[in-house]
Amino acid sequence: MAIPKAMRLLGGATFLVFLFVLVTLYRSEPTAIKLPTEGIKEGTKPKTGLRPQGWDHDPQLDPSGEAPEPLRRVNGKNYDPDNANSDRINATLLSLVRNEELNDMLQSMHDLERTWNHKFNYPWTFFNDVPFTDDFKQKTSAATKAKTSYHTIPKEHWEIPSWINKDLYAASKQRLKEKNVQYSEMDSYHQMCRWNSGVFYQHEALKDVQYYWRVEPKVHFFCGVDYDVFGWMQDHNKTYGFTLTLLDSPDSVETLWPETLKFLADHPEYEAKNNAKGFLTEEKEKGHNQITKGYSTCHFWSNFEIANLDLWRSKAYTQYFEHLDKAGGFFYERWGDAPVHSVAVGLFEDKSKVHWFRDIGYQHIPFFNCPNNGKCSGCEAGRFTDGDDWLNSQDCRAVWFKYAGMD
Ligand SMILES: Nc1nc2c(ncn2[C@@H]2O[C@H](COP(=O)(O)OP(=O)(O)OP(=O)(O)O)[C@@H](O)[C@H]2O)c(=O)[nH]1
Ligand SMILES: [Mg+2]
Repeated sequence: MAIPKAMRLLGGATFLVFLFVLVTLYRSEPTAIKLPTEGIKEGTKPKTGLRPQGWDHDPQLDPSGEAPEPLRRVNGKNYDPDNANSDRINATLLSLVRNEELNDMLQSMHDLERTWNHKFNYPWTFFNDVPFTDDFKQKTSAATKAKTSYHTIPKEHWEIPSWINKDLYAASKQRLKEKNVQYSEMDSYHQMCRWNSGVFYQHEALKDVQYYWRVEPKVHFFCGVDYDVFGWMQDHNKTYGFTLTLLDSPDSVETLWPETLKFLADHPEYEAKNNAKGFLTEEKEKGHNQITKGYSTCHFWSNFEIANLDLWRSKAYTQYFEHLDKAGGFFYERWGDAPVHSVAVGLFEDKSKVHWFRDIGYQHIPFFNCPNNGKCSGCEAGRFTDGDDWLNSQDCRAVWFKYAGMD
């Protein structure tokens, strides 16, 4: 049957339209992906292209506020320094510091007192491997309305353990020096890392304390914080709080991960169900995991650390630290308290109990945690470092957020 002419024309026209649409689609440019710019103030953009993979901008450029409710506030005299029934919980600010670092310590105290502690008046607890001078005690106690206490670390907590082989240690220091592992030649640095990892909480002065906030000399705090940070940890069932995560020198922790795996093989029961193993094993920088045999070197930067001491007093951590201590890596390598605490938290702790304090503006040279909120001054929102550009590549926050989120 012949097709009528009108139908043939309509068919032809439809075919032409179809062809036109096809060619147009094929030739069109791909739509450019729009980066979120809302909330990014001009002049606050990071001055570098070396951002962590998967980020188009630093999350600290986004406006943010306080940690979620409930928040405990100052109300009348409830946090007064001499209130015997205050709302303070069982917690302390904690510093290991040398007498020579007095001025740097005062700088850290002034910042933390100004931004937070003059409202809440938590006590300061100072530790030193030699007795504190009267000058140190007088000036630091004058820098706060809160109580201060000063403690000398017992020799047996600080000294290099008897099982460390002196010759092997000397040879290791030489080997690490050749690999440019910072501070590896200083005995005191190795001792400090070991003490901060697994000894500090054994001191009499901390026997009955529940939470601590570690404060180093020469750090800065930039943002007003108007809630009881320790109370918040307790109310929200958090055991570990941090501001920054970084990569470490893989040569400083060559056998930390293999030793950890040995320990885990003997104690599989200590691995938390909801752990953050991915944070510890995802290769962030090429070559790192090869040197460390599996550890990403990502760690919480523990010069800022707010934690529940039960974490370290737990059976899991006590045995883990003993295992590491006997293995000798605090001396034969330069295991830091930061990777040691981080590996333990990442494996033994439920990751929902770990909190990023995005609202606590902080700097320890050369890195910053600097939020975009109206309570901060003196730091540029979203700036990660004021040092050389390559330092941006040491940022490991994206890996933590990927595995555990931003809470
Ligand atoms: N009392 C005492 N404190 C120490 C000793 N070594 C380090 N510390 C303290 O331990 C903390 C960490 O030491 P730092 O030298 O700052 O180590 P770091 O942060 O890795 O190194 P920097 O990047 O140079 O700050 C600081 O609070 C120091 O004051 C020591 O031998 N005795
Ligand atoms: Mg330091």
